[in-house]
Amino acid sequence: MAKIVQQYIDIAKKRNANEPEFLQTVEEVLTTLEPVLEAHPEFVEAGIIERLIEPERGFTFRVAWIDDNGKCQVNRGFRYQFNSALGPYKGGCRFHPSVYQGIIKFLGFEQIFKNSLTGLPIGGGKGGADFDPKGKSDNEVMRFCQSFMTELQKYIGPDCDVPAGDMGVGGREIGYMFGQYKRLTGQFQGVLTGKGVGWGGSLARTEATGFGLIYYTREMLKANGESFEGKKVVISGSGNVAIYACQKAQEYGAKVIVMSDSNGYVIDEDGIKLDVVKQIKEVERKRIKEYAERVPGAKYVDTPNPWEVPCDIALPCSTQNDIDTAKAEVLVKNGCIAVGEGANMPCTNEAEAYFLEKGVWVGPAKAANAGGVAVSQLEMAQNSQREEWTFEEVDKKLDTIMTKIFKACDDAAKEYGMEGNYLAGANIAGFMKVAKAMMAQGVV
Ligand code: NDP
Ligand code: 2IT
Repeated sequence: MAKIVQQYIDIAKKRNANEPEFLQTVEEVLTTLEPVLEAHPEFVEAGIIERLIEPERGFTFRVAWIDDNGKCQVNRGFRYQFNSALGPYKGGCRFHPSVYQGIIKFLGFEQIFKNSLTGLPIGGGKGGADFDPKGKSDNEVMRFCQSFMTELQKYIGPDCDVPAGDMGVGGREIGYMFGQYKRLTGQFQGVLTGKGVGWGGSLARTEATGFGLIYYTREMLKANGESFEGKKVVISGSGNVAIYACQKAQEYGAKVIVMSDSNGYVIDEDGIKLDVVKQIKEVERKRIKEYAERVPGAKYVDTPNPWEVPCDIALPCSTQNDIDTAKAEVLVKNGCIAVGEGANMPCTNEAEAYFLEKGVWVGPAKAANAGGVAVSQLEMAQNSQREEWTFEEVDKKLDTIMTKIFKACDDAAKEYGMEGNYLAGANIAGFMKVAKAMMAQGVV
């Protein structure tokens, strides 16, 4: 079976030669699926893997907009509709200068398995643009979002493809995109999630990815006789996922001592004051460095490597390949017992293997950060029913979903003789549901 998996990886390499991030996730997923393909030759026969690694379709488009100096700017926009076996394409949009098709495809591929793990009827997709919202005025962001949506609206719809936020895309951007969609189509529809509360958004969507990460990590710790109580936690990032992961970890009695951004990190041995972080990041859109200027005793370190600070639990919540083997070695040496992946693919494949070898429990991204998309689907359900659920209702459903996802990962790993390998468990459990649906729907 290793041979056939290698053949699939070679096909992916040939077709996507200049997309290392996409190839990284394909390699990671396929190698863990070896025993499943062994047990289910019908999947090999039906070409399930060849079909999974090829997106159903993808769009690339020009996004032209006028900046505040009256100058025309041009960016490149993307939407990859990866797999619709389980439902309409669902996944966020990322606005970041590093975006190119390899990033959108890695995210879209991961989204298939993540969405499957939620147990909800959603397929996998992802979009974005190489636009950098940093330093742009609200009006520039609005004009960009309007131009982006003018093209994107041709391909999306509430029963077809429902985008949402990701890095660089939060409530402000979703609002501008929703307004433009409505202007162009005349339809007030649940075509985007992460909308504002009061005009179709779900309560608890803002908190969902961060809270969900902590619910998943809580279950993983519990299964191994541990908890958040009294643990030192380091978080990378200080965006949407990082902030609400910090909040829930603190509620569970953990001491979060570090948060970061792409310039550096702050360390506060007394525990991060989250109201200060929220003011700097959510309200003022400034750098994390400001924290050290506002909180006595806190220190700013001018390198974006928070993993050099000793901790019990690491929560990477910034970007892909944040933790390589060298950083993993430092974390292990400093006594880290668990990693909860809030970001997508925050560890290199080698770092994942190293953690596994050293007995560090890893909550893999596609399972541990599935809370965001899960609550997005709950937003879709509320939109369809013309209803609004309370914060407590949504949060309770989120907790139940994350608890079930952990159990599915744990059970699948055990079934295939890989107890404690939650990454393999997540890939297998996510894959099985999609593969069965693809089999039932014929060769399409
Ligand atoms: P935000 O844009 O709100 O925050 C991103 C954070 O990551 C910022 O603090 C940013 O710092 C930091 N960051 C970005 N690039 C780098 C880098 N190269 N090195 C160090 N830090 C960096 O995004 P989100 O919080 O929404 O997303 C964070 C991660 O979580 C992403 O991987 C995303 O795909 C994933 N995710 C998000 C979900 C959601 O619902 N939002 C759902 C599931 C996963 P700076 O300001 O300097 O750029
Ligand atoms: O990576 C992700 O799961 C997200 N960015 C959230 C997707 C969504 O549709 O809410």
